[in-house]
Amino acid sequence: MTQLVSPDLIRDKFSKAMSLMYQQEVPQYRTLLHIVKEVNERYLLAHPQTFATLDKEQELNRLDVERHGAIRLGTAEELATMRRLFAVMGMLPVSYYDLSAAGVPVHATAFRAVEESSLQYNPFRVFTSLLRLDLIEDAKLREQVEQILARRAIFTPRVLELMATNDKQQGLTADQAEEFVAEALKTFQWHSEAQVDVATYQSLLEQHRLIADVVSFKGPHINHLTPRTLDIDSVQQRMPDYQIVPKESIEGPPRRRVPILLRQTSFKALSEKIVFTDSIEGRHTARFGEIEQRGLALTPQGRALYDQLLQQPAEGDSDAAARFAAFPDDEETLRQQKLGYFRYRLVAERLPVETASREHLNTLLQQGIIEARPIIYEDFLPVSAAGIFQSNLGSERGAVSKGNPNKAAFEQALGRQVIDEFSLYQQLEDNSLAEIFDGR
Ligand code: OOG
Ligand code: NI
Repeated sequence: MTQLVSPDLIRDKFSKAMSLMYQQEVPQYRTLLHIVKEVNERYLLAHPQTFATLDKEQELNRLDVERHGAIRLGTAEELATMRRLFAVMGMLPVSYYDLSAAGVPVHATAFRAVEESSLQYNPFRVFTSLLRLDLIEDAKLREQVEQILARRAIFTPRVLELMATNDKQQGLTADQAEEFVAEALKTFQWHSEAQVDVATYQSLLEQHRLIADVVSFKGPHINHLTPRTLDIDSVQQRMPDYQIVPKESIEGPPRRRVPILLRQTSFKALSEKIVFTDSIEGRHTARFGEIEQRGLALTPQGRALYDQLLQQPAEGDSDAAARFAAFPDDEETLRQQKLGYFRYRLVAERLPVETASREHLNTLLQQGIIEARPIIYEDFLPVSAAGIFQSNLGSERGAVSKGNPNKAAFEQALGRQVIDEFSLYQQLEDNSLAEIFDGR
């Protein structure tokens, strides 16, 4: 019998290989990793209670390996095959993100692990966008784009074979996994040779910088990798010391005592030399680095409050803090008002017989018999994502129309429905309670 390895292992190897590749291709990313490591170490010294004692080792390991990346695809077929490629590594499409409302002609999902143990092992995620050709107004250019994209093959023949093997065997052997990682990585590599001539590139650029980025190259180069920090303000502040120019402001909620959702910032994309098919040299800016700080995953009520506060007009950072004053900022209130998801755990030896059921949860928490810890947000925020896109694409909008979300079209291209993020968090919370009260 063939011995198969776990998809978690393949994802772990892949994310590490990707990080090494990106460190070589974009040296500023290596510097960023260094700053993040230092800031995280300092933070943990000052806040030793950050992780529950029981999980400490796992959490520290997770923090070390944790990152996300992003790619932009051109066709439905590319997206459907990408779904199969990520499935080999246990990464499934979670959530639908519409960025067209912000003038970015893409919609997206995030491929990620969904099981608790898999997330703990390595939560590597890839924000994956699909270009929305329907939002290109110039019909002639749209047709040209379709033709150019139809000609390219972004996956190596060998990785396609290995994907078929994976489907047939329901997994890969260690040797196959190793080859898969090396072959899959090729799809995400940078190509300095464009697949269009300079005139075509210019006309794509005039439509939208993003369209030029997706269409002009042989593959969907990884455009950033993002380590997770425990103190994003510190990292933002330090970047200039290392000659890295950060984006002006941090996306997402303001600094708080209890971090919620996701805060992100990036450094500006590099200007890189490329060669067009007519041998003319040019420059392209696409690849950048980003950092993120993750906090409590919000329930639908919590998220609605976040979205509402985010929409209130504000200028500057102090206003942002004032705007979010209406959002409770201590764990117990957030929990009691059901604004966020929590993981419960029995810390005493056993439950007292007389209060061994769910209706005594609050008492058990007060008595310190059970503890509640925030469940960390694993997903993305469309408004923040649009901010990240824009800071790297330049603020010019180009000639694309504002679109509406079209989840059905996205899922059609993907070949399946996206998973609802809220139900995943709910399940984590429910499982933790079942383990305590139902012995499961
Ligand atoms: C993706 C931008 C979105 C994030 O962290 O929100 C993103 C892109 O620029 O392709 O990665
Ligand atoms: Ni990102």
